Amino acid sequence: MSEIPNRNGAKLGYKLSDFELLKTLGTGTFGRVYLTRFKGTEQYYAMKVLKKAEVVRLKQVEHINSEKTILSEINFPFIVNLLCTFQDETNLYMLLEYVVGGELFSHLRKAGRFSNDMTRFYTAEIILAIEYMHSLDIIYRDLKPENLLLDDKGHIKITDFGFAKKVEDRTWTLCGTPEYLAPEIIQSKGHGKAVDWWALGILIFEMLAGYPPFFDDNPFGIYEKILAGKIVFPSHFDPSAKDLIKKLLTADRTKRLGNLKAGSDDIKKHKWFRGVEWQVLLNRAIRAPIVPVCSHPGDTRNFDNYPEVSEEEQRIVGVDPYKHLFKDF
Ligand code: ISQ
Repeated sequence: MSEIPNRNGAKLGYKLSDFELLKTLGTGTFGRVYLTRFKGTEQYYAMKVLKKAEVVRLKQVEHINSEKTILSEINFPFIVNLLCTFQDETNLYMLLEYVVGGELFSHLRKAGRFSNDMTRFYTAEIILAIEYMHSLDIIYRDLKPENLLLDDKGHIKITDFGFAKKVEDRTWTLCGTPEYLAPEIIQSKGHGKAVDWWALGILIFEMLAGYPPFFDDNPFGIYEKILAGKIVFPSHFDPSAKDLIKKLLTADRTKRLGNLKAGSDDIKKHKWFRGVEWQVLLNRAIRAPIVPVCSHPGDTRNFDNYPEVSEEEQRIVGVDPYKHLFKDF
């Protein structure tokens, strides 16, 4: 096999032994992401390996199947590209493009905080990606610096679609006709596109400040602070950045910027973005503020080190009690 699968390569019969797993790039609850090389080539990819038993135990079957479906429907410059998926008795595998620049999280922690201009650049690329997802009725639901990678030139690649969800457009168009709305539509506080614009407000704050606006040692304390809604802005914030953040961190989602009649246009037209050439940005033609150091395509210097485990040793060959749960994977 000398060619790498294309977007529709899911059923082309690729298998783990076609690849060399070289190094762990990240870990999650039910699996990890490896740098991988397609054997006999110098082509590098990121391989997300998910343990079926863990996915089932943590009731994530729907989420994982939806991650695959959504990622294979998506094609956008600032979103990581899925090349193919396959599975064996033990694991699910997602072959993704390898994004060499590492997590924005690492760059942010290293820098302490980002300047106003840097923050605006990343924010603007992310807005285009969210706008694109929302145009497909996909809500992302997991915006945070750990899920934002930098490519070789320093442009954003959003990764991890484990929480992404396709929402019916109807949910939104029916918003104007309250009499007909089901309680779960009125109450579903986590199921609208507006959650992504809230998260964007948190992200802009964190990039500018170096820490998020609501934090505490335990999750409950964080929830309390979010609900109390008190934001303390560092004095160095640009006043128009502060204005935008306030408008995104509007508790009432019917008044939140991005979620009004004009949608994302209201955000793009905000004064903080004055001078941003959105079409040029979309073409990745604006120079990025951080150009990651990288000396070859399989360079992992921009990723943290993780203790390695042997995937082969953990496989139970011949037994697959979960096959029926991942028919479309
Ligand atoms: C692509 N490149 C590097 C790391 C990654 C982590 C998760 C998903 C895709 C990735």
